[in-house]
Amino acid sequence: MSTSNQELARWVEDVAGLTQPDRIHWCDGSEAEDRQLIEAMLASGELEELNQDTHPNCYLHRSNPADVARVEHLTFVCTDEEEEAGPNNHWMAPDEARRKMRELFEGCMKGRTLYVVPYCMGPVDSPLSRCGVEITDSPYVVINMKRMTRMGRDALARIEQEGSFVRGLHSTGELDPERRFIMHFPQDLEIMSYGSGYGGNALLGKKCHALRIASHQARHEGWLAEHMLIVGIQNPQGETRYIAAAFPSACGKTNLAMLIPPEEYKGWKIWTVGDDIAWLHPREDGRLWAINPEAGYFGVVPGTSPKTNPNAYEMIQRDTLFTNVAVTKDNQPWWEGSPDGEPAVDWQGRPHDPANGPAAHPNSRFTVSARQNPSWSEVAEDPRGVPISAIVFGGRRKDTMPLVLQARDWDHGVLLGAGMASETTAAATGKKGVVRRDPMAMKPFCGYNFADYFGHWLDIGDKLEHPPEIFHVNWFQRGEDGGFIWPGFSENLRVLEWMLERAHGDAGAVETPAGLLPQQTELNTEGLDLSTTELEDLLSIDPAAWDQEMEAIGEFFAQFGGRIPDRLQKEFDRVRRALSDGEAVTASAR
Ligand code: OXD
Ligand code: MN
Repeated sequence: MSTSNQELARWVEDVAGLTQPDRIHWCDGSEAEDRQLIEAMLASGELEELNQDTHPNCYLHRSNPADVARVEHLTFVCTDEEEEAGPNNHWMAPDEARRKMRELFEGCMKGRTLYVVPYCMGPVDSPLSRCGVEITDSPYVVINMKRMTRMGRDALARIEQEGSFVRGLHSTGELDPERRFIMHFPQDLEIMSYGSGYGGNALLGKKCHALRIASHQARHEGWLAEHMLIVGIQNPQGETRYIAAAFPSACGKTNLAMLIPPEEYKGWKIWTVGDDIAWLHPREDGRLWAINPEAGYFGVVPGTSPKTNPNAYEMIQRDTLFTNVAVTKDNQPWWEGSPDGEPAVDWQGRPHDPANGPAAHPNSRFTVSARQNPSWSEVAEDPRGVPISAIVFGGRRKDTMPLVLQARDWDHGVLLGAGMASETTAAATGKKGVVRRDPMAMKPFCGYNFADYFGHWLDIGDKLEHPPEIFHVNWFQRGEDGGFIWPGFSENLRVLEWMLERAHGDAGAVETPAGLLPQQTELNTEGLDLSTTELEDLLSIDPAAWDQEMEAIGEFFAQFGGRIPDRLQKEFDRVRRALSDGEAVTASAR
């Protein structure tokens, strides 16, 4: 296979000249190709077969122990001016970055195969989709891209028709953290990644293309590329409404996207459109429409069980690639939170010893086609996408943020998103559990200056005659005993129901200076074991804590100098003033 697109043909030739592979393979995305790659990786030891009786077509990949997560400190946005990348990104001048990467890539594929991986982010027949080509020397990347994107012939045909594509060059290199860089050149629609085989650093269609590069494209083309799940909620009357929700990595997006309604919700059904990324477009009908650019899930494994996420648990019993989980004596995958079995061998291939820490890496992952999810929605293939009724922002916060808060309007919603913060997780290297500002859950992924990004969000609002309602949630508030107050998981549907009633019905809300809280009677808590004080804690605004919160948001905004849009600054000042004039408010106390 080769291509009629001259630009692509020339680029592959140039890269081959630089990296000097033994062979070049153009991926067609077929099952036969996938099988062949898996067989070769089993032979080389890059994959291990898991128990084929209990887990047919499931394989385990153990990554290098120094390569288990995204590396934000080695991820750069290379724009002409540092200001364009903003204080939210690490920046390098494009010439310097290219020089550095050329040195690293020189001869790096000697003795290896260069794979050309054409892919499409989004349904191949959707005008909202965008294509890319990843060149990689990792067969692990190829088999992951096959599950995560529309990869192969059809994507190449679209590229040949359309002419444009994002270029991504990747090599696992020596896996030396000292020789590892993930570089983005948004102006050239180009990515270069060296020295890591881990998901977010190496599957370039995902974070690098569908968020960092796409956010830049979206800014110029008038849409939004967001770190959001998309979920359809069907009520007993048979109406399905769609919500897009942004949470930082490893905060339960996958769980929310495929939840099973609680017992009290007979006749309700959840449909998964996406679990990680949404591309949102204002339409002529004045509404915001979304597609999921991905075709699979690269989900965090630990904690997945028939209790927490029955759909995910079921879908990973077959045809799944596991990365960095443990295995049982009889070679079944095992992780902390597994419903049964005992770990015999840990994620590094050592006999399991609790003294070495968790048996599965906390950021171990499953890669699986979205169609295996029992709640997979066919509209994920609809080229038009789905209309969004509500946008949800949320972080992992032990205090301050109530269970749910509604923005009074779009601008206030943008402030709630821009002010978001969350405790850090194992999805990125670095300290865990530290509260950091993570606007719209895009801190690691926004390909340009956050101040301009906030301005772009405000502009999008101006284009929407029927904008979605915006909410902020926190499933992670802790009680005096240190445990989570809200049960989470399935029960989160209760909060989603209130949101949809706010967007399309007449559910009541209590106005507070921080936003609107549900009236206690309007949030369905039937069957939940929550005391009155717990409910009050979940649904209250503590002025002292909020004062500190606003202080922290103000300091965060100050980093951007005068670039924060006036409109956002005014909204901030308005809320701050209202809070300092107000008193403690608990919705439930009314
Ligand atoms: C992911 C992440 O892999 O956010 O989705 O880290
Ligand atoms: Mn993510």
